[in-house]
Amino acid sequence: MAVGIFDSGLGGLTVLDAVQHRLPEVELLYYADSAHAPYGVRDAEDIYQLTKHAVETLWDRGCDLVILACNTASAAALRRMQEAGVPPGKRVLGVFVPLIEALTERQWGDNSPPREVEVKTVALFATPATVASRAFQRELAFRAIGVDVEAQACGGVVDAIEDGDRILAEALVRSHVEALKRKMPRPDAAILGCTHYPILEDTFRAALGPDVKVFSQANLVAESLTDYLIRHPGMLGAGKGGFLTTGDPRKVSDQAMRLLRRQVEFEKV
Ligand code: DGN
Repeated sequence: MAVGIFDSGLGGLTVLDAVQHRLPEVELLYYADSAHAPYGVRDAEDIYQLTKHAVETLWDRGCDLVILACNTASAAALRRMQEAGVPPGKRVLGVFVPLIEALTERQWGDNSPPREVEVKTVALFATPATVASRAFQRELAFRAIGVDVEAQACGGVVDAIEDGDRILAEALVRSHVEALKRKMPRPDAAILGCTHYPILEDTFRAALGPDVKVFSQANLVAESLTDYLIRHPGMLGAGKGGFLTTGDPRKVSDQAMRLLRRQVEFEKV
């Protein structure tokens, strides 16, 4: 009985970790499209095709529910996949909705009229592709939520994390936060809109200062998934847990060990 978790690379492991912490009895099948990562610099069509292929692989392996634990893929592919039609009994969910719900304190599936939100100005940190897609702003507008969003494309951060170069990754985060502050000096909240960024959450927090409320995805997605599975227990498919990669399994397992701080064995797909 496994849920599928997809990311272009290893950032989705932050989501996997948070889900395992909350739901230790649920098996998770992780798929890292390492051969084509990072997605953040690819065009929307390319991201759509790669994401569709990964999700279909996870469905074929018995994961009826697949989480796109990647904002870049959610931004470019989720709505399109859902609109193109999902096979009966299968679901694909993304990582924007839990963030937006946290921002607005609403529940998944709650169709009540928009409430006043305390947060008025939001700094969004994400990959260049997510920022270019404006998907986050579109989802807010779709729900008639009026907040002022200033986005910062954080080029280079994902690569530095995957390469294990923490010093470079932290330096890049500080410079992206400075660039954001030049456009929006005092945001009420900051959204870490990339599943890699929880790894550098402390650096974001330190650079943003204590007055900025930071929303990080891994825990929010895990909470939403827990809630979803309670309401839809039949969505636990027949698949088995594990770790798949389109890249070099040895290299990816080593990188994953640095991030997760435990041994995981990736298998080539
Ligand atoms: N972790 C991905 C995200 O949340 O957007 C980014 C990975 C990438 O390929 N750029």
